[in-house]
Amino acid sequence: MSAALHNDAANQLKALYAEMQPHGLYPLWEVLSALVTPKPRSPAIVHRWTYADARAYLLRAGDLISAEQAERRVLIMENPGLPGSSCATSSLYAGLQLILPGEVAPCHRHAQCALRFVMEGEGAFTAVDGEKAIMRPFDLVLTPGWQWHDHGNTSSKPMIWLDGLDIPTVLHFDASFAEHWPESAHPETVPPGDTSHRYGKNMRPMRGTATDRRPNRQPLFHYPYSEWRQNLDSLVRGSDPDPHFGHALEFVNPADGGAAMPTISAHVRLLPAGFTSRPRAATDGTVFVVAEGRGTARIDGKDIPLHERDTLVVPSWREVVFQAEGDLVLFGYSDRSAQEKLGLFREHRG
Ligand code: 1HN
Repeated sequence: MSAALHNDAANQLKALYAEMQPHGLYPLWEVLSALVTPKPRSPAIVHRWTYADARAYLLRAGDLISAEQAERRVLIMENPGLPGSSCATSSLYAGLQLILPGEVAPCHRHAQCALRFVMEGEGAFTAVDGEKAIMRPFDLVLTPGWQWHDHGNTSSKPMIWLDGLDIPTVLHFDASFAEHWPESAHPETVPPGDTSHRYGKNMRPMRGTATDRRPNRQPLFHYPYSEWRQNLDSLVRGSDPDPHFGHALEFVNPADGGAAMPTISAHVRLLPAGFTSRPRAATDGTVFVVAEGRGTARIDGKDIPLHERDTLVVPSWREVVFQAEGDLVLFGYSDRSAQEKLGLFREHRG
């Protein structure tokens, strides 16, 4: 084809694009390679929030707006690669919530699943369907989709936790519903701890009896630090660390033995002092919180220092090496649960 003819075809294509555009029609061949990539190319970037900095801003917000006024007094941890999105990873949200002594965060429910990972404070509660989970540092508390939840701080100290939600996932499916309870707090339905005894001790209520009082598919919502930390300790005593994870335990939903929630998986891992993990990449972009110790995350040759209560986002398919200075205990949550159901999850272990 001569240059003139080639130019002509190119010009005609451009004219075709312009003519088609108002009809909602576009040429796939111009965008195909960006849509179907040979491997994940997340716009999210690696990012770490140091706890001391975030905490200082959050306490300032605490002087200016009440939990009740705000509905939830939360600083969104937005990924700098996803500006304006309120997303930590492409599918998950992260935020830091403050509730001051005497405050109440009003009762509501929504389609989105949420988890809380307690950063500091002791004795405040999240009530799920009217049952209080009294929260201590590094407890994991779930508010599964469409379960009523309110928070209250009856202690004398500020309480701060990380909220992890599947907001971007629900937005993606255009499936958001939410409603408010008519009062600020749900009436107390059962004493604190009731659910743990029914569903959290490797037993469950007999089906179809009055004992079985929680929603069938998501009964358990409190995974205390005192329990999961002890389990990690037992692993350390009894076995060698996995070369990629260290000593790792996933939180499970006792109703089906699967991930903690339908869209969110959560786990903890302990990397013994001096341990360096083998490199690993996975399709589930992950939000990590340092529960204990110090170390580094090496990603693409760059070392990111990790201190207690820092939050780190590792997007999909970024290879990470963790190094532990002292015993390093990490909490992590990701959309692995959703990806596995959709047949999308992959990992690479180097
Ligand atoms: C929510 O319900 C809570 O219940 C926290 O504490 C953060 C962010 C977006 C949407 C709902 C909570 C939230 C949220």
